[in-house]
Amino acid sequence: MHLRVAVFDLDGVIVSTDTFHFEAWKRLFAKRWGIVHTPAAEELTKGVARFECMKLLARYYGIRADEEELHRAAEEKNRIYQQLLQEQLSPANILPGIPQTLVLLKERGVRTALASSSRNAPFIINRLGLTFDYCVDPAAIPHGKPAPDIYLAAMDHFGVSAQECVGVEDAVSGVASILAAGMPAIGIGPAVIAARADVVLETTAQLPQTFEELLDGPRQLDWAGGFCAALAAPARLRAPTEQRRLSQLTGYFEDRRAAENILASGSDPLVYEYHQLNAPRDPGDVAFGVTTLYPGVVGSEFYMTKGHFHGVLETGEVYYALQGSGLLLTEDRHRHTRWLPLAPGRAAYAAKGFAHRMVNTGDEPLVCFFAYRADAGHDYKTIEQSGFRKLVLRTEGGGVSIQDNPKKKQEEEV
Ligand code: PAN
Ligand code: ZN
Repeated sequence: MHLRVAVFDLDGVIVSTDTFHFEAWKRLFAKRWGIVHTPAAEELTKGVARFECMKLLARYYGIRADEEELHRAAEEKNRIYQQLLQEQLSPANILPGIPQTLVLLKERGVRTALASSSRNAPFIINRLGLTFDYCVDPAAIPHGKPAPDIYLAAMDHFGVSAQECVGVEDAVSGVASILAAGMPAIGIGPAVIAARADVVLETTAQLPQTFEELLDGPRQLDWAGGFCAALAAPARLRAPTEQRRLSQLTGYFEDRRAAENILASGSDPLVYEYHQLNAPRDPGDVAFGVTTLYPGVVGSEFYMTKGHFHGVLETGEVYYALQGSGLLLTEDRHRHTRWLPLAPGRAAYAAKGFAHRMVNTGDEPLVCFFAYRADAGHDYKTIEQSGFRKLVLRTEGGGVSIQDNPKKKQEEEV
């Protein structure tokens, strides 16, 4: 991706105003109702709009008050909050990694924008001594998060496409807003795990490295300490994948002429791609990644991967299907051949000593996670020369037929 604009949420991403909100509620409840506001009650208010918080807390503490009184109380809370910001907000409240991130983006020519729904945002930024190239005015935004409006406004301001931006949020509705705008999303904290952000970080302290990787490609993964990497398809923030086009695979298909005809017509379709994390070549490590095999046929043979034996022959591999349907064709050096169905929720195990190849028999991409011993290595030659014992073909009626490979048969009879 070519990153040109980074758009940030404010609260929970740039700055933590948690302590100010807590203190403001505490003072409000003490003054109005003589109640001691607790951290447990405060937990209930995370990510909830002000008046909703008011109603929720009133119920929690068993306060009997009509709507009007609650509105007045909510306004008073906001006044206390603003006053606390005035008196106490300082650069010490900036979250870790943020100053470094902003310096890095400036150095690298990436523009920055703030997409906060809070009307206090300009004051806060000013007080913290931070500058952004653009601050979206929430008053001018018709629909709040999770609608995409605020992120689209930032994008329009710079005249860039969604793919040239990235958004950063710490709440589910914020991540939804970024994704609805078509931008890749970086989510911060455990709350966003389920929100399908492209990258999820534990803390903002990881932002400088994440942006460096977006700009320069991934760093060495922490194989000794553990790491979390984005593999999902399509993962728009991941490292480049290995791609296999038809022109690299003509010799693998039974009907070579059909393959050449497709290429002669001027197209060279992408048959499959895989993204693999290169683990250190140590038997104790596990190499893993995701393969996406597209739907299609060459002649009547379904799209498939090259297939291979492992260099260390006696090593198995597990495939777990995430999307689509097809099979894992396996065979050993003796006479054992098996095909294992692949469909979401099924794991196929290619046993040690067995060559393996994915075949897509469906009409959508077949996406599989795979994992194997990191030092196994690959022997492609055997399959390249004589193929698998079985061919997986589409019948005239659109069904699937598994037949003997005539080439291999002759060879084995010799
Ligand atoms: C997989 C395969 C991947 C691509 O990672 O390498 O699906 O298939 P080919 O390697 O046959 O082109 C695997 O089985 N690794 O060992
Ligand atoms: Zn393998």
